[in-house]
Formats: sequence, structure tokens, C-alpha cells
Amino acid sequence: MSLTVRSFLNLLKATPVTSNTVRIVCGNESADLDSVTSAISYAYFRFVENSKDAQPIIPIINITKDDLKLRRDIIHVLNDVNIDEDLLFFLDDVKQWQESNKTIEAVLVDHNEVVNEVKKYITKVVGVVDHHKDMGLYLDASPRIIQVCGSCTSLVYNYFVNEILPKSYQPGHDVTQLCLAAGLVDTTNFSHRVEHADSISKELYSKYAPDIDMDKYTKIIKNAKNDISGFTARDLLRKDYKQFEFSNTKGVHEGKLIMGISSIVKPMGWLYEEFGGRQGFKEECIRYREEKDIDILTIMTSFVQNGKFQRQMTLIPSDEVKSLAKDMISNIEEYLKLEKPDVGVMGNTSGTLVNDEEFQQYEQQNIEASRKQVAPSLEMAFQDL
Ligand SMILES: [Mn+2]
Repeated sequence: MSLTVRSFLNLLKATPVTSNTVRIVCGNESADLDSVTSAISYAYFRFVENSKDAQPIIPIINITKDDLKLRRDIIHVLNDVNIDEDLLFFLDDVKQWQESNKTIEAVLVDHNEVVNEVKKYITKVVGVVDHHKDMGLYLDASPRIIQVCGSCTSLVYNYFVNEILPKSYQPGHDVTQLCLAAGLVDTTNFSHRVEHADSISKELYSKYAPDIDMDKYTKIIKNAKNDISGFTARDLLRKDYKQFEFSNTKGVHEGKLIMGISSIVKPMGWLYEEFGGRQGFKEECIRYREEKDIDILTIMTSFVQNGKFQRQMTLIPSDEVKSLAKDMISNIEEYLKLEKPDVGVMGNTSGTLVNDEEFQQYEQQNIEASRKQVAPSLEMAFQDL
């Protein structure tokens, strides 16, 4: 009987950190299913590889504990493998270690550049496993695996099962299920964004968790993810939020721009209905932008309506950057196929978008571009001003 992920996490919780150096493995700040399961499985596999390590590497979820309740897909998958939130480690824990003057060495999974809050705590990046664009940092990290593919868990799972652990090793059902769950969601049951690494991991998942009906499980997780009943507007804005710092080194707009992007899985019209109409929701957004103290809050909605997958984009700039936001849009409207809503005109799919300076709204016809593409394109749009 192999060690369960649950008993591994129990053991971590029962082992106080006594050394001066804490080693962590940390997912990205969106703390989506991929980040969470990549971090947990990386730490688990490392421990399996070397259980004699006095100070095992600790998986970190890059949000505060309080924010986990917004991610029902993650809670669902963790429950499926018998893990509850009290067994997890969060940003709060990292902060505490830093305050007690510990050196914090980090392996990054599902991102390859440390940004924002966690940056204050991490002393050194010692390893990277990621599926985003390579930022060219931490060149002496080991491992340093950066390969574009559907899910980061594919890279973590393949690395340990095929390369690091002995040939005779058979990964347990629970760790396999964790990685598979993220793979299913990130690739919509291995039908989108599938690269070689994902295909290899899929084979392994079928071998070590043959009982899981992949199609059914994808739907179950997506339903849990899309279940946002009972959430407030602020909950929805912070649920899947990423923050970026853009810099422009030339031209009239030389300087920095802080951009926050919230992804929401409902159309704007739905948000208006839930949260006091267009004006009511707009005020919530402005409040959130002020709370985060950023220049522009962008909301990217994605949803299926009339059998069609659709995206909308709304920029909520602070007073100082209203016209700059417009200029940025004109730099990328072609690429993202942004269309201004025609208010009241039949055929406008949403019927609810209105473009004003404080709340710049567009239909995004380039539905292939998710935040992963939109964020760098906004950055380029800013740099090209
Ligand atoms: Mn990912």
C-alpha cells in the first residue's frame, strides 16, 4: 500500500518547521486547480523520492486560506481524494515563516516568474515546472522544465513517474486523480490545447486510475467550478484574479501600469441581474479596483449562450488612465476582434454592454484568446503607446 497524499499532508502538518530554511513548492496566484494539484503532487512525489529528508518540501496554495472557499472545483477534487482544507498550506503560512526570519526556497509550478505578494517572502527560486511562456529567469534552477502544454500537472506527473522515480514505482490512485483532474479541466477532456506531454500523461492516468470516467469527471469538475451560487460581486471579482505590472520605457506614457484581470464564467447581463443592475455592478467593480489599488481592472467573461461559446471584455480604468485605456484597446482590437456593443440593436448577443469611459465594454470575437493571451497583448498594447 503506497503512502496516500492525505497521510503525507498529515505528516507535514504534524512536523513543525524547525530549520532556518523552509522549502516550498508554490503554484501561481490564480490558485486554480492546476496550480493547486501541481504543487501538492510535486511535494508528494519529492517526498516519495526521498522520505528521509528531515525537512520535506511543503506545497503552498498561493492565496489566503479564506479564498479557497471561492474555488468549489478544487474543494470538490480534494474531497474526492480525502483531503480537507485544514491539511493545506497557504500564503498566510509563508508570511509567518518569513516573519520568523526563515529563508524560503521555492520551486515554482504553473508559473515561472514570482510576482506580487509572494515575492516579498521568497528568498530564492530553486526549481521551475511550468507550461506558460518562458520568461527566461532562474536559469540555474533545477529542475527547470518549461514547456507549453495544456496542463502543468502533465509535466509534473511525467517528470516524476517517467524520469525521477524508479521504474518499478506505481503512483497511487489519489495522486493520479489529482493530476488527472487538472488535465481534464485544462484540456476539456484532452480535446483542446493538447500537446505531447499531455498525451503521455493521459496514457499514464488511464493506467493508474483506469476506473475514472474522464468525460464524466470533466463535467463534474466543471459544474463545481461554475457553481457560483451565493457569491457576492466581490467574491466573483477576486475568485479568479491575476495582477500584472506593465512598464513602458519610452514614449509619452513612460512609466508603470498596474492591471488586474478577473475572469468570470457568466455574461455581463447575468452579473447585472444579480448585483443591482449595470450601475450597481459597475460600482462594485470600481470599489474592487480601489481596494486593489490598481490602475485598470479588466473583467473577462466567458460563457456559453445560445449554444455558442462567447467572451466579453470590460475595462474599468481609474480616472487618470481612462483615455490611455482606450488607446490600448485600439492597439489590440484587431487581434482580439473587439467589437463595441450596439445598444438596443437586434442581434447584439448580450444586449447589455454599453461602452462608456469608466466601463469600456466589448464583445471579444477572438474566443481563442484567454487571459493567458490577453494579458501579454495588453502589455504590448501599453508598451506600444
Ligand atoms: Mn496552468
